[in-house]
Amino acid sequence: MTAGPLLDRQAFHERLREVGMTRYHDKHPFHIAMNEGRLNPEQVKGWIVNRFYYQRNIPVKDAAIVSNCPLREVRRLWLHRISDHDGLKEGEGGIENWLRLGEAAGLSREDLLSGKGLLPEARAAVDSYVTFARTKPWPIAVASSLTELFAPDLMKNRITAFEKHYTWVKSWGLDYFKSRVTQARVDSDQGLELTFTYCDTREMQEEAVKALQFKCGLLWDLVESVAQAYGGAK
Ligand code: AHQ
Repeated sequence: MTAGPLLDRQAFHERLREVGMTRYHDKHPFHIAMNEGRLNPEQVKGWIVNRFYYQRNIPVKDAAIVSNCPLREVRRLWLHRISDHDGLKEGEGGIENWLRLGEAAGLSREDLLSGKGLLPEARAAVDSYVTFARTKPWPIAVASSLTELFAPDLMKNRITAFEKHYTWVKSWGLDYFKSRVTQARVDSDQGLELTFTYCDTREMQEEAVKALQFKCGLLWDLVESVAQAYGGAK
């Protein structure tokens, strides 16, 4: 049974946005509690430790997409995501900034790098994302990154919440979130264009929508595992 005619750009975009509007983790009670200032330090630190495993695997996920992509013009576009997180030298990049967020919250770099406190469900959620990127056609893995369409607003709310409610976290630790407000917009614009261009059959478009549902699910599972372990999502 065919999936039907190709969706035009606007209809496809609407289908993708619909997924995030209903399933993105900004609606998870833990993130709502975070943004309303209702989390205690243990809950915030538990979230920082478990989210670090996601951050350190983003470049691995993006390298998988690059390794699966036969088009140099696309690889050129995607490569910056690896250095955005790994940095171009020691002391730079998003993973470094997340380690600094941990230090700003009183966690040591060793705490985060050792994986101590990483919840099995959080690890499984992140590992499922890397496996997805390694095994799915590269345009479908690109489409799964489009959760970032919804990240800028979440970052802005999070920065406001930390500055207002979590002043025990030193302000320089928020650099990572501040960098993502614009970077998420740049990344999602780029990811959207690639998705429009290379998901060029209705079947691929439907797979892209499913990829975004899958990614929303793993982000939800990640934060849910922290809420289950530390509470806070009441
Ligand atoms: O810090 C985040 C990040 O670097 C990325 C990369 C991107 C991807 O390739 O899937 N997704 C993503 C996200 C980051 N932060 C999350 C947050 O809530 O802080 C949001 C997440 C995303 O929306 O996918």
